[in-house]
Amino acid sequence: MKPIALITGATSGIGEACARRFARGGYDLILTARRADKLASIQAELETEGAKVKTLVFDVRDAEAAEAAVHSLAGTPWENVDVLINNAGLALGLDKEYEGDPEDWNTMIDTNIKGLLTMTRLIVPAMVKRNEGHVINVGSVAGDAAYARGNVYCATKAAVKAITDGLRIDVAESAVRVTNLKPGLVETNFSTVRFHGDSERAEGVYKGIKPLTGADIADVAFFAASAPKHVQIAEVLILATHQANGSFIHRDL
Ligand code: NDP
Ligand code: 8X3
Repeated sequence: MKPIALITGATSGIGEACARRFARGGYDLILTARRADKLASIQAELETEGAKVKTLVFDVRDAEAAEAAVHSLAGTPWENVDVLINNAGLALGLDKEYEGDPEDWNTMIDTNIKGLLTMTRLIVPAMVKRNEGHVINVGSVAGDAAYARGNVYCATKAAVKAITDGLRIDVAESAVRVTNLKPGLVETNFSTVRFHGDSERAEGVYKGIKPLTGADIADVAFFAASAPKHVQIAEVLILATHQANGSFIHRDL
């Protein structure tokens, strides 16, 4: 029986790259997101390459739907999740805090914080009971310090750091490992989503610098999951060369 990784937000960017990396590394996969068609095409591709793939379509903001999806695994070969990658998330807007859209704030808070907590609450008890497992949360350099107009998004990723650190304490008497991955600029759909579909503005975010790819982050996630069982990669900050932190990026324009 292969180990099982459950990846949220597996239809795009970092989550999709993690699906490919973990499949290549010998995992079976539970892939989750809202877009059923995209999940199905990734499933078909990875199954052709030899991985077993189960898809679960739900919105992480909908705690009841998440619970029903996870409970549907009980008593099946998918029951025991070895690695949970809490990746689903987004930024919406890049506005001054006093001019931001409260709807955007709620979506970010509900997805990046509450959705991650929902999945943690559903999956981790069985890990603790089995005395094995690994939770990899996708935080961000944005959680280290606020950057201009990042306010609420940065706050959600600061929360991911605190939630990850808290979980690491709470599972310390078990063999469950907990990792916070903190990427910098990664070229995915992230900026297109942030700018509500304005792809031209999104492209500007990556001008004059070679950004990271989802695959770069997936490699680090896989490294953390593959470390010997006595090694806990607690936190990793992964920046593009020429990016120094959330605010300072040298661009060759
Ligand atoms: P993408 O927009 O490419 O992917 C986001 C993924 O999250 C999609 O698969 C989307 O799937 C899923 N998702 C979004 N909202 C929900 C929801 N409510 N319920 C379920 N799934 C959801 O962005 P990235 O790959 O870049 O982002 C992944 C994570 O990485 C996020 O947490 C982001 O904050 C973080 N991050 C990104 C960085 C970057 O520069 N790109 C840097 C640092 C961190 P679907 O729409 O099908 O539901
Ligand atoms: C995504 C990276 O710097 O655009 O979390 O916020 S950043």
